[in-house]
Amino acid sequence: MLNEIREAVLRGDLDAARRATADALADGIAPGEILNDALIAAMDVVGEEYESGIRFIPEMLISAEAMKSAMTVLRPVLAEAGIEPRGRIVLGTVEGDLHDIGKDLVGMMLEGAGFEVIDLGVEVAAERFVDAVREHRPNLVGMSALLTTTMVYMPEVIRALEDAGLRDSVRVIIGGAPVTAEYADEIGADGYAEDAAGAVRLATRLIGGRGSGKGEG
Ligand code: B12
Repeated sequence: MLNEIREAVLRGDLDAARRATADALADGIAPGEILNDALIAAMDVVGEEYESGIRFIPEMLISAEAMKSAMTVLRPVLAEAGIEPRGRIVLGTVEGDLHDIGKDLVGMMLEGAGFEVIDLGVEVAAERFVDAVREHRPNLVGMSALLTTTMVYMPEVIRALEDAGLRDSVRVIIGGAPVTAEYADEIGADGYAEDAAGAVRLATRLIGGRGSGKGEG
């Protein structure tokens, strides 16, 4: 059944991906297993095939759409656990970067863990992060980047927060395939996580016991 989902994502078959995911859930397969062993596993294959020239951008895109289609079924189940917001996060993929599957997953898992998520979408410029922090007073800012050429934008966002006098009011967390813990240290972010489950642990640790849904500043 997981194989069916993987195949549907690889083929870029939106309906089949959604249907197979619903069937797997109905069969009692854990949502985390569907996510990791079928959906993310399929996207890894997509990435490898793109790298080796077997797959091209339109096919990568249609597989991404199939994954998103499957995620519409998975999202409510992953978010089911959420009750009181225990913290608020402003989340976005940085300027120049269109990849949003990982960011969406992080957002979904955080929602599931009880965080309020303000998702700014993709290609988010530093000023938009700053405006959102002013407006929503989050505990955390989360940035995602999937390209080595866009991850270098992350320190610009941190600088913009500093310039606006907002840096001390939020914890900044970063992620995305090319990003590392060392890079987080280097640019003065407060944390890095390699996947969505890690993002939840990190966010929870960083807000400590004070998560009220209200920002600090
Ligand atoms: C799907 C995809 C696309 C789709 C994106 C669709 C979409 N709506 O997202 C499309 C077709 C648009 C695309 C375009 C391009 N792509 Co692309 N793409 C991918 C692919 C295959 C999968 C990415 C993905 O969704 N992975 C699954 C998710 C779940 O994983 P994730 O994003 O890493 O997220 C997890 C963690 O990183 C972490 N995380 C992510 N964000 C955050 C944030 C925080 C705060 C935290 C704590 C954690 C966290 O948690 C997530 C969940 O576990 C990857 C290959 C790969 N396997 O990574 C290439 C890849 C990222 N793309 C690549 C490239 C080169 C491109 C293009 C430049 C191609 C081109 N020549 O046009 C363009 C760039 C467009 C742009 N300006 O952004 C390269 C990047 C190389 C590099 N090192 O820079 C990759 C690695 C492919 C490759 N092997 O060459 N791409």
